Amino acid sequence: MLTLYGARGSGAAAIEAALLIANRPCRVVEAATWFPGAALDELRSVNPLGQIPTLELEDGSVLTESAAILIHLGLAYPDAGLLPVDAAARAQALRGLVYIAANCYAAIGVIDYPERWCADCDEATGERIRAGTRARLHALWDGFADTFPPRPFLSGARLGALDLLAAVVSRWSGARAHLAEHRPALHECLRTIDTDPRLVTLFERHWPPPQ
Ligand SMILES: N[C@@H](CCC(=O)N[C@@H](CS)C(=O)NCC(=O)O)C(=O)O
Repeated sequence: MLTLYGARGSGAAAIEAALLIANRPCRVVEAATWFPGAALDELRSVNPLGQIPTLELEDGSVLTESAAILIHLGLAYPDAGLLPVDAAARAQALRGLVYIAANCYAAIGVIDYPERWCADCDEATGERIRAGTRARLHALWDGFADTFPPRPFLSGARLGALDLLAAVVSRWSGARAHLAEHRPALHECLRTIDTDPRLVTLFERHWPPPQ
């Protein structure tokens, strides 16, 4: 069986969603660097960075990096439609996945841990790094919206891996509120993905709606 290391509200939600669409059960291990303990030790034994999502495949090999995991699942389970069949559309979906991982997700890592990116980082410097990175993140989402228009999904006719990663990574650092104001078409598409009948329960577990 597949083993997914993840935590509530983390990028592991995108992988859980892909596995749900592909109808592949998995064992979920709740682990994250912000939850010290035995599960984190287990996670670090397979991914020394301790980052999630981390997916252990049936043969014991380990996959990290959300875009790589989603591409793998798209190739391993083609019937799930996670990647477009048409080569040109698939190329753009791969571009979009790497765009989000390399630009938007990476910015989140700076916002969460500015001290990792700055020598002798004091509180005020950390806050300045956070503010600048957040503005950059929002501009990166604008660029994403301008490059990858929904048709009606980001993956094309069918909801796919690109939709899942966009729906999850846009949850952080005010990106949704920014997009609602500045790129409403993408925001609307993300709401459609959130409320897909196959996924709504999973997403609400990760991001409970306000009561
Ligand atoms: N490049 C990785 C980034 C993964 C990542 O940063 N995950 C976050 C949680 S959403 C994490 O585990 N952060 C903990 C840490 O870096 O200490 C990917 O695309 O999957």
